[in-house]
Parts: sequence; structure tokens; C-alpha cells
Amino acid sequence: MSEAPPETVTRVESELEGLEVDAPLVGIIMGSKSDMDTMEGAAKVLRDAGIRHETRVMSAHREPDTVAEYCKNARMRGLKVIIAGAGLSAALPGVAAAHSDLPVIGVPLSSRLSAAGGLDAILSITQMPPGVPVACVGLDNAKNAGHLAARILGA
Ligand code: RP5
Repeated sequence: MSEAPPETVTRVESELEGLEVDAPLVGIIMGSKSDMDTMEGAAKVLRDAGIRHETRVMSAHREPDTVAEYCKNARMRGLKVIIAGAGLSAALPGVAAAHSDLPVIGVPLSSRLSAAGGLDAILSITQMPPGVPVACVGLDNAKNAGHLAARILGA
């Protein structure tokens, strides 16, 4: 097999570098549109720090296949950290960690339907089995998820 001419390699490398410049480093996902106002806190921290990020709504219970696909592809797409916010039976962060070996930061969210004022979501996110880690910030504290992601990235 003949090797590609050096100039071709250089061109391909520079094109890939160009792609990386635009690729988000942090994926912010949440279980419902109703989580958006709170989760915007994480996006604002990342925006202020100049860290590229993207925001998606996907429920671990309502769209399990979408969540699996997103998290399985996350590392390949260049993401370095996943922030996942959910309320009630807050499975999203744990499911993200099940499908990706990237660091996952869970944000427990309060909800008007909560049986325990958000403690239910905190317990759902923190009670992960050994080997499938999820970090957890305080209730509704999406800002701290943004700050923690920035620290993980060394920004
Ligand atoms: C969770 O259920 C979501 O993360 C949200 O916090 C909560 C309520 O969702 P909606 O009924 O408002 O869509 O899955």
C-alpha cells in the first residue's frame, strides 16, 4: 500500500483540527424542557468561561434509545464531560454513565410532582453502583455543574 503524499496528510490533519475547534466539549442534557430554566445555569457558567458546549433535552424514561445513542457517541464526537439534569426518578445521569466512560455530573432537580422535595432525585443520582460513577452537585445547583466541568477540563 502506497503512503499518502505529505501534503495530503497535512491537509487532512488541518481539516480535522478545524473540526475540533467547533466541537463542543461539554454536553448538557436534561430530562424535560421543564428543566431548561434551571439547567441554563450550567450553560451560562460555561459560556462565561468560553467553554464550548451543547444543550439537548432527552429523557432516560421517555426516549431511552436517544439517550443511549447520544452517550455512546459522546467521546467520539469530542465531548469531555456530560452534565445531566433530571428530577423525580432521576435516572438520566446514571444512564449516561452506563453508556459512556466520560465524567458525568448529575444535577438533581426539584419538581412540583416530587414526593420528597428533590431528595428523591438526589438519592437517585448519588446511589450509583460501584464502577459506574456519577458526581452530584446540590439540588437545582446547575451552576456548580458548570464550574465542576470547567475544573475537570482544567479551564
Ligand atoms: C423528569 O421529570 C424531568 O427531568 C423533569 O425534572 C421531571 C418532570 O418532567 P415533565 O413532566 O415536566 O416533562 O424526568
